[in-house]
Amino acid sequence: MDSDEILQQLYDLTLVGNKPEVIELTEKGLELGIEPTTMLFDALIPALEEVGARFERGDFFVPEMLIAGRAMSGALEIVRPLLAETATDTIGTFLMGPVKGDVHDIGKNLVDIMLEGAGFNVIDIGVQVAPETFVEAIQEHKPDVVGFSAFLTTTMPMFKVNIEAIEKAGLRDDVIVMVGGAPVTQEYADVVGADGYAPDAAEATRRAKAFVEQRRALTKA
Ligand code: B1M
Repeated sequence: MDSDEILQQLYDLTLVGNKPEVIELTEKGLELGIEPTTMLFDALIPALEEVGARFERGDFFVPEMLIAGRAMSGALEIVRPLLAETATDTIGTFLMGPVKGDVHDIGKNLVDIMLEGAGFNVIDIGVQVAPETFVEAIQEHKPDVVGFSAFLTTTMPMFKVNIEAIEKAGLRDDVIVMVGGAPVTQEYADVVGADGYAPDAAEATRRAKAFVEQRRALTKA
């Protein structure tokens, strides 16, 4: 099997949620020298986008979405150490979690991996994170950045609730707030009062790094 065939099969088998085969193909792809990011961006993520499109059309239902998600997570576990091993210095601490009511964690896990790869100490506090849990975690870990993910239009309003909880706890000036997730936009991030937004994991990493460096420069000045 050549690289193109591996990528095509990875796409096809993620689409139908065949986790064992997806894991095997991911390993085979690495043996053949395919970049982990190529497998992610040319096969795995497009497969999940197609799963979402089929779900919207009524061709797929929640179980199909679930098994496709599990197949993708299987592949992600294999590439995680390869994506996360590049950084040498610690840039800062990033506290991360999807908001209350949201169980989607694949995109969030990908952001975690990229942040770790860039040198962030990532504290992932799971899924469906309540505002008070974010507040407690900020008090405990004192992160430079807190990241909220939302993947449903119905859970996006939790960004504002979380920010208000952080303000009420007197912590807003201590932490940079970033938001993201498939339905989120820069406009929405501005409306809820977040400091930053990013459309994908790579951009989230670049912006988080820039925010931390900017804040450090201001404190030194
Ligand atoms: Co759900 N789901 N889902 N789902 N699901 C979506 C999100 C949906 C778009 C599908 C669709 O209709 N096309 C739709 C949301 C519609 C909307 O509100 N706009 C939807 C729905 C409706 C639902 C349920 C309500 C279905 C139901 O029960 N009737 C339900 C809700 C559950 C809940 O959370 N309460 C539900 C459930 C599920 C599963 C559990 C079955 C499963 C999740 C498995 C898991 O995550 N462990 C699932 C899946 C797999 C999907 C799709 C198919 C794939 C999501 C994914 O992993 N994408 C999704 C369709 C789609 O996205 N096209 C869909 C790949 C991932 C790499 O991308 O998540 O966008 P993404 O993450 C990106 C960026 O957003 C960004 O970087 C990531 C990597 O580049 N990013 C950040 C993410 N977090 C960030 C944070 C940042 C910055 C950037 O800063 C802090």
